[in-house]
Amino acid sequence: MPEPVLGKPLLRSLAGETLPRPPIWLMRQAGRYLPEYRAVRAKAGGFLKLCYSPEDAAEVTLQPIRRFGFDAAILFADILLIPQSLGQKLWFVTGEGPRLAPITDASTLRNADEIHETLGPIYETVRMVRGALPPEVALIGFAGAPWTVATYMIAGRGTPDQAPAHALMRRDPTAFNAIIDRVVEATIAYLSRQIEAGADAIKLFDSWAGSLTGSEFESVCVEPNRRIVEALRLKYPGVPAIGFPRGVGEGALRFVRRTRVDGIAIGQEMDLGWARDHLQKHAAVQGNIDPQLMITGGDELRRAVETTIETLSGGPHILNLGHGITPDADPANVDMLVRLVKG
Ligand code: 1CP
Repeated sequence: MPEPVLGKPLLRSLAGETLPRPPIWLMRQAGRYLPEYRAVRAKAGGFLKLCYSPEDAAEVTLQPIRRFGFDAAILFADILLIPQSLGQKLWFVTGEGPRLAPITDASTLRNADEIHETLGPIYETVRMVRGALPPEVALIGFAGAPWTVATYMIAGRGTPDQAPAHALMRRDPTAFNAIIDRVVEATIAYLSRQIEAGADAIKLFDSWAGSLTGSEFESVCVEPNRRIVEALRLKYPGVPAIGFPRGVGEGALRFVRRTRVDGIAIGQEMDLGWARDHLQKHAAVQGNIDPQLMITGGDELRRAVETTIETLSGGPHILNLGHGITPDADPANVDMLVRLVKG
């Protein structure tokens, strides 16, 4: 008789188990590549309205679960809702992306305990999704990591290198650190409420970590991630955390050892053999199919999935992309990916 399967596959992987096949979900799995997402977004009247409408946000969170049968859902929201809840002006320019009224002074922001007024609908989305998900599907809550969020707060938008945030860090470290500290506190408060509303695991997106070097990587990426993971573990032992210090290369080892995340997401540029040899004994490794393959599919996708699974099959592995799925991805290729993994 086979062993009865207990627990959600994603959580088992994050607890360090090596499973017969990796659980699968995709970064940005709800999004513009899905016609059913575009329909709800149009009806909601814009991206931010969608984020703050619990019914619509729950619906788009569930769409990829219904269509593809992923092992995890990720809350539909955005990392920039934290600056907005701290009082910073946020809007989205169609076809371009987010814009914020840039800040350099944390004293212009609200306190961390004042964010819930704005973020209440997000917690309601978590409750609704939790109630609607099949029992074996995990729900991931998330936030941006402080450095990544701060880069948008200071620059007011995504730039090729987030230079304005680097400039403030050097010119006025006290002002810069005050922003980081406020985001750390707000993120702990935000993720605590997500967990209380039903998130099974949390993920911190540090998409701009790769632009930090040396002691800045330590103080601005590793340390703030560590503070958040530690605070949440004390309050909610057993709720795992996934880190994503994107583009940090071998800095990922220092990141997992210091932050003690349960899972480490790796980008497509990371060598799988290195991840297996160095990261997998400390954390479940999540990744790292090239999102480009969701556009092109075919034999190249098949081979990438085989190699990834083969290389990481000796330890805890969560199959995912190396970064977010893009709007021009073909849902048929996502379907093929899920079938290749789930058999
Ligand atoms: O037009 C649309 O419909 C909006 C596109 C979109 C979507 C679907 C944005 C704008 N955000 C999101 C949702 C989102 N963002 C999720 C939802 C859950 C899921 O994965 O399905 C998540 C986890 C994020 C996280 C996020 N937002 C990150 C970190 C991850 C990453 O991609 O590196 C970042 C950097 C953002 C900021 C942001 N929000 C949206 C855009 C286009 C951007 C990037 C802006 C830039 O750098 O210029």
